[in-house]
Amino acid sequence: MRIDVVSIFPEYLAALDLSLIGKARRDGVLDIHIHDLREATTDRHRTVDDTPYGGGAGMVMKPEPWAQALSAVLADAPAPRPMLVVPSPAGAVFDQAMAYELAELDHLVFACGRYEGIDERAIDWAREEFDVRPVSLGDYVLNGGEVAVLAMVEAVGRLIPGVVGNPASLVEESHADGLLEYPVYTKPSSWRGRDIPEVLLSGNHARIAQWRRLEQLRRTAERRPDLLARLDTGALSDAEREVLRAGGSAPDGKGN
Ligand code: JFH
Repeated sequence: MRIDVVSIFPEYLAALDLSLIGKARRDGVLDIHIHDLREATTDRHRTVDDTPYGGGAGMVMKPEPWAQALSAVLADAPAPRPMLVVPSPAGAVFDQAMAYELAELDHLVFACGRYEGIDERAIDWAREEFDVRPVSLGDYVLNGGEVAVLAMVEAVGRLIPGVVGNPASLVEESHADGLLEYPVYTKPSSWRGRDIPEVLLSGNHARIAQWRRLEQLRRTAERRPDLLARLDTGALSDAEREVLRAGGSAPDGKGN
């Protein structure tokens, strides 16, 4: 997969050299190019912003540097009509389903705005050459698109074959059916007076799977009851129904 990122803070994207994404880059699995928007300016001060029409606080990114920068990316693109992802507090909220969709594509381009955002005409111009998706990382306001891009590249990148070492962990995730994860434990089995749940030492894999599923339901009911609306309640066992009826409250007050 090819990924281009355009930003006035290209150093912000240096984290993409690290860990699994960095390794995938060095292995040639991810072909990631970071571009400085200011390189697409022509004036002495390398201006990328100006005051907003209609008034209001802050500055807005000028359209021309964006058209120049995105045209340069297109000139080097492996295929026509790449996906242009534009982080924005006004975008559709990024989730795992969107990560799966984006992971299927050959070429993603990310446009990192700053200030109060990008002149809307640059986005509309881009629709002639790109499939454009304004995307929000969540319902809070960041100072620019870079942090959102780091999150999205990581979430999408790890779905590309060869990026995550153990594909089994991805298989397990895809079976997670919209519930929160179950809790995990490692050695020692007793730590500072806290023992791991005894079922995990039983060697009974069916019982362990059943326990993990109940923990997933309990946590989801407790922390993310909104996710339960999408659950197929017709397919639940009696024990699973009981966890949901109790609203995720632990049987003996264990707060995990
Ligand atoms: C970004 C910024 C807009 C003004 C709410 C009402 C008025 C600050 C580019 C994504 C998510 C972002 C994000 C993405 C790109 C940019 C800062 C924009 C306003 C805010 C204030 C500039 C923010 N999920 N959150 N934030 N900014 N708006």
